[in-house]
Amino acid sequence: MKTLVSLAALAASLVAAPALAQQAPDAALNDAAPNAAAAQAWIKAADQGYFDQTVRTGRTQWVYETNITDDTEALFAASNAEFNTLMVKTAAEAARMAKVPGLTAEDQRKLVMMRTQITSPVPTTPGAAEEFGTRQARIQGLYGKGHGTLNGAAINGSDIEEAMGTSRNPDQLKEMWLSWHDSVGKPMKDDYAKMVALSNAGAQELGFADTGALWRSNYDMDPAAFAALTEKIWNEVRPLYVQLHCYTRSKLNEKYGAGVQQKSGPIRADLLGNMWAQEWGNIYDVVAPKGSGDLGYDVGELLVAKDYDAVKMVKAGEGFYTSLGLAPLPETFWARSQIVKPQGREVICHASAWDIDNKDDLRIKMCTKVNGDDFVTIHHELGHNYYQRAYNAQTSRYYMEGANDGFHEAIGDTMALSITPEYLVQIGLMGRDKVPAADKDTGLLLRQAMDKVAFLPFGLLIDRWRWGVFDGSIKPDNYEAAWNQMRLKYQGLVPPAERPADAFDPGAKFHIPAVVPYTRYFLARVLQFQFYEAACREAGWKGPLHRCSFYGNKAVGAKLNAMLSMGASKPWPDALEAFTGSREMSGKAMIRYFAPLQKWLEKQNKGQDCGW
Ligand code: X8Z
Ligand code: ZN
Repeated sequence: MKTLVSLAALAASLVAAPALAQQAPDAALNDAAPNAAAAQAWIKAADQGYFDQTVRTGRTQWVYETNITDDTEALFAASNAEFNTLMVKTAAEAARMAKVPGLTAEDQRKLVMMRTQITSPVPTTPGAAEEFGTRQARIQGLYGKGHGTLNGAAINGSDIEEAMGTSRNPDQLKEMWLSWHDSVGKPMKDDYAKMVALSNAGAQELGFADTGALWRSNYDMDPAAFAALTEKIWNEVRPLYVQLHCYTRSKLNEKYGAGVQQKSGPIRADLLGNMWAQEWGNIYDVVAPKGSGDLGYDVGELLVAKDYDAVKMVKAGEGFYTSLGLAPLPETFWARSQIVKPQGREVICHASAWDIDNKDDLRIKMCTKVNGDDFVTIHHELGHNYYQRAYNAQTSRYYMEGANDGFHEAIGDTMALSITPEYLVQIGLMGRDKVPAADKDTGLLLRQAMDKVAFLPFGLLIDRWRWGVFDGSIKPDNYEAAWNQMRLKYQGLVPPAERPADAFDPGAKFHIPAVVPYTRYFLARVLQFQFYEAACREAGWKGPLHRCSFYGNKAVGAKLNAMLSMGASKPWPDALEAFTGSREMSGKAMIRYFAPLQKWLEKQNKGQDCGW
């Protein structure tokens, strides 16, 4: 029982006086080996401590991200230190508890999660957690307040993101790309390198080789097998990517000429309609098939034509979920969310979804623009919120997570795949006369592939780079060069100009300063096609898969809710099986979806020297 009291006391001390958190690990736990009952009591208290800490840190982080000032930055830094300190202390104790005989499989599962659900393992040396927190708050602030230039004038993050999607002027694109990477990424490098060292020291204290090894340990399987699984999936989908790359390159060459885009070799990274070239759908107009490429509609234009504003877009997103039989969002969602960029203060615009009280204080934080990208992002974020609410009855905070983090990222995207022309008619965004005929199927698939397929190597390489940074094979001097090598190797891209060795282009992508692992998005990209295919099967869809919308289908909703409400209480293959019948994460469903397009691309690319 001592153990129970001491952890609660520890958690309390973390709030009142963070300095106490640096004292040696709880001595009370070290005197004698606890018995099963004591260990179970400890697990329960640790779980409650974690629950409470997520609420406290969540509130502080919300205030910081929706109002970046020197003060909120300092509060966030302290809260970050508190959170990471609690995580590592709990993990260290969980390792001891795991040796106690007589624990149930359930107890052991929680103990494993306590040891592996950690993103930033700070070391217990005095001041280390605070140093990490301060550095992270600083670089996250740099990202949030970041600017580039367009025609020499300053332009903020969300505006530059949009302008990268619409400009077709290669000089402007280059200016925006270079200015963003130089002004946002570069100043972060030293802080980032220090954070890596701190984080690795923390991971090693917990018995992991480095932070990357810790990240890979959170998938209900051997970490090496997990790395191999990502490689297997990549090999399944890579041929499709290479065909898309090849076709896109030739279209860019046609449009801009060899002075801007060569006929062979890598693609210039700023020409693809997105600051990071992670999704290319914005340049569909450049790659549309001759003759049949005009789809006759554009979601962004439809939203504008129908006078949608940001809130109405979110209501439409909610409408998709309620059509499946899920409950509407709570009133507080509408009162507390940040749906548009506020005036007169700095915020972090990168979209996110929150569940502040681990129950139903759901919120999104976006700087929504009325365009197709943000319509999809809204569905994505609400997927997180609906997942969060579905698992809120789980008895452990450790189970209030996705089956794995890829599941969490995939739910909303699965819904967004249902934004078909027929669906747009159903919700009154488009007239029935505008539904593209069957001869537009290639165009529809290509539009989708530009976002979905193009993303795959990007989704993989961010953590391939970080895994290398954490395991020491990529040293600070080599951060930039290794980044560009991976961009070339996986995506077949080059920056629009030679990059100086002291640049830090990874920092110009949100998830690097925010320390959000990225393999989740790679997994989600294939998982969403597994979920979508299963949902369409459940809905009894006959016809080309990409035309299927399961909007309004209560049976799909019930099945979805069954998977979502499991949270992380069972290993992810169980959750996957509950919804799809398969226990394997795989790229095959995605390949089936795009099969007609792949064939078409191969035909278009005939005679070309594909690859780079
Ligand atoms: O970061 C996100 C979401 C928030 S979880 C908006 N995504 C990745 C990104 O933007 O880089 C969604 C797609 C990939
Ligand atoms: Zn997400």
